[in-house]
This record gives sequence, structure tokens and C-alpha cells, in this order.
Amino acid sequence: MQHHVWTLTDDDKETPDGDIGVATKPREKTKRPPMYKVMILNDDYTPMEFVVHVLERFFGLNHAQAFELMLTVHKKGVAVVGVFSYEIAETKVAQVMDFAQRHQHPLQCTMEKE
Ligand code: TYC
Repeated sequence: MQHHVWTLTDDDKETPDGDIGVATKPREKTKRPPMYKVMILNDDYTPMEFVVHVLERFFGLNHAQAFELMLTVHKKGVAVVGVFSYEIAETKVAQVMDFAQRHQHPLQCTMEKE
């Protein structure tokens, strides 16, 4: 059986073997949705163990991973804690900000297009 490659832009064409089809462009742009980095920022007041708890609770890290990432933020000032679709990133930021506020800690969480 002979294959015919549909690279035509005209609506209808008859192939050599008599088949009729609607031509489609070979590469339609299928852009992946943009992804967003969620970051937490260092401050002088939020307890280390609170940050570790946040990372475990909202970002699914185990205790060792959470502790290490918390220390990175403590030393460097900021770190990416996850990369998500816009809607998920927005939810994570809101959850962390709400949780920090309810515990009266100044912890900041932001998002940025990757
Ligand atoms: N710097 C804080 C302290 O010494 C700990 C801390 C770490 C705060 C990470 C915020 O995102 C943060 N208690």
C-alpha cells in the first residue's frame, strides 16, 4: 500500500490512487501552556520549622528535602519551590500566603512566568 503525505493547504485534492481527503497543514502550532515558578522569600522572623512545614504540606516534599530547600532560601534569599500551570501556581501562592498570615508570620510566596 502506498502512503500519501498530506502536506497540502488546498481543501480537497485527489491522490494518485483516487482517494479524496481534506488536506491539513503538517504542523499546527500546539503551544504548551506557559509554566510558572513558585518561589518563597527569606525573612528574619518566620521560624525555620514553619517554612519546613509549609514545604511539606503544600509542595509535597519530604522532611529532608523541605529542610534543605528552607536552608537554601535562608542563605540565598529566594528559591523556586515548584513549577506549575498558572492556576495551580496561583492556588499554591494563595494557600501559603493565607497559612502564613493565619499564623502571623511574614513569609512571602510569589510566582513568576518561567
Ligand atoms: N530566615 C528565617 C530564620 O532565620 C528562616 C526562613 C527561611 C524564613 C526561609 C523564610 O522563606 C524562609 N528564622
